[in-house]
Amino acid sequence: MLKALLFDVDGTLADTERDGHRPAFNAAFREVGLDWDWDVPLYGELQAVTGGKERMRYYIERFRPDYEKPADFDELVAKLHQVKTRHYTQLLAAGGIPLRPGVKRLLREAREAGLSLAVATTTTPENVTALLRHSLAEDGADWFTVIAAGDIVPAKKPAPDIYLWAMRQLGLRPEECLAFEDSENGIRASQGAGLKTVATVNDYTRGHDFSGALAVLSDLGEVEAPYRRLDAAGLGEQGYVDVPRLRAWLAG
Ligand code: XBP
Ligand code: MG
Repeated sequence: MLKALLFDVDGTLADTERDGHRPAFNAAFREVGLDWDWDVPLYGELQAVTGGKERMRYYIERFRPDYEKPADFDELVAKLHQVKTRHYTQLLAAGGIPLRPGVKRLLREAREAGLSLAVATTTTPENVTALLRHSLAEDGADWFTVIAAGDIVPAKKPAPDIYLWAMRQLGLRPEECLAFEDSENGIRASQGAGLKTVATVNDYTRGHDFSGALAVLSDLGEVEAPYRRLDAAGLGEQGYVDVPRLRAWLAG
């Protein structure tokens, strides 16, 4: 029986990667006097690694072998991440980034149907609450029973740990939940935790491997603007994701 929906954040609830995290990283680099600049295609490659601190380290290893790390490099990374989080939350507060199609409607309908909602993300807790407040509703964070975010588990996605942690907090088993993801690292994490998963794609993740997903969709869809289904099992099907449809997919 379906009791809870667990949502990834970046790329799933909103297109925050290209228009939120990326410019916030660049603003942080400028603020501390670094000449690093992540353009849209490069940021796509950097998403191979989840977590902002981990992503900055990966950038240095992979793309800036010339960069000489200072003795306090670990502190610099921690500081850059704090500055980046400040820029990111300011960006959300200053007009926000809209939720993806169907997200707000499904969250509302799920609550009305008595389902619990949870977040399972690698981003920082402040970033999640800022998005929910500015893009969902003033009390958006309160819609969620559990917000599992950031460094709460040491092993980030594709490790399943964040989903396992969220389910422990909910007191539920994987069979009672469904996950929503937009990326290969994300679905590896959710499926690794035993969760059936609905994938919605975006420009960064369209080509990812979503094998085993319950359905792969352009987005969650609205009555007036239906999703397009992209996986072989339902290719071309149109509709919108609501609770009865989720129950039917889960029952197989
Ligand atoms: C997205 C991520 C994060 C963000 C940056 O996670 O991989 O690293 O890009 O966040 P998800 P921080 O899709 O699981 O929400 O800089 O706060 O780490
Ligand atoms: Mg994501």
